[in-house]
Amino acid sequence: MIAPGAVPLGRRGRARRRGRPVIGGPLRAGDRAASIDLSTAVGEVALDNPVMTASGTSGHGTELGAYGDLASLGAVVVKSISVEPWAGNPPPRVHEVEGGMLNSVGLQGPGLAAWLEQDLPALSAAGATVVLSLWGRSVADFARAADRLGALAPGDRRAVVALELNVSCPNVEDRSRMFAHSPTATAEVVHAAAGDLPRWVKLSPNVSDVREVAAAALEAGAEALTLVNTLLGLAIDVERGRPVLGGVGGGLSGPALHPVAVRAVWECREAFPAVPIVGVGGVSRGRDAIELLVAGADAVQVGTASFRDPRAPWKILAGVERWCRAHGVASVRQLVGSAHGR
Ligand code: RRO
Repeated sequence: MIAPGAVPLGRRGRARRRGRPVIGGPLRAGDRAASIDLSTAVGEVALDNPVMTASGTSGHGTELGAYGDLASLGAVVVKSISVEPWAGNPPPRVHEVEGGMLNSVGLQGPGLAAWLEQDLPALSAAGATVVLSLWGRSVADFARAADRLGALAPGDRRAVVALELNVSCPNVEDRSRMFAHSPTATAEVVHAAAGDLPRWVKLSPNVSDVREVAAAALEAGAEALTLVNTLLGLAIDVERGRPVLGGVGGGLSGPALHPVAVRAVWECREAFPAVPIVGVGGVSRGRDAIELLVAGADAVQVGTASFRDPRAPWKILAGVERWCRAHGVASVRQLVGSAHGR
């Protein structure tokens, strides 16, 4: 296993270590006419801008396209798909709580073959950059999905730029078996999903040290870390004296999760200076996205905010651009990790 800190420093990592000053630059703060370079990259995946949808919050296909141009987002990360169709949990599946939302969707999905046939063509036609989130009940499920994708002609999955391996869903039958609770199990999944698409691994905040699991995933071949999935939670209807959600427990997301995500990104950026990181958790405004970027994320995902306002990803992207302009930041890449070493 790679110990935290043992990943060799790249050029970018060395710059981060030196704590380069990034706020301010050739752009003058408040310059309204200046154009901001929003482009970024998650490893080998170049993105036009740093704002993606978060898996599970915008459907399996083009559902969010009714509210904005999917091609203008950094990427669309689809709800996790398994190699087989899966019915998910009984309702109610979502419940608003103080500071966010609990969900127990239970991984409902049409299965990989149906998704490739029915959803991917529409996403491609919409010009979306697609990240395919995969889940499985076993390591073998991930291997089967990777084989299925590997057997496709490259043109048939042209829009898919990366796999996001969801090893951290809180709504699996047996929570103690969540892959992301074990460095070894996480590594097995990453290894099993090897193919010609970059593997991002989505980790859980419900562990004592996310860096240990991250290290195992990286050693197994993950190219990027997506930090973080939801926190384990539960709500009880005290009048009826029973849990609110059909699945009993659920995953907590929204503003309450945001500082948890910022900390995970911060700790992994410190531990793995050159590893690409995608930050996700409670991004509701442009400044939440900025916070994850300066903590060390190369890009961010917007999830729960889309339940309140389906236009949230586009509004947050506009907020990031406004923030950069107001603070004299010419390029989003300047921000990445810039709070370290200050
Ligand atoms: O479907 C879900 O219940 C679900 C998933 Br796949 C996930 O990754 N995170 C979450 O909170 N819910």
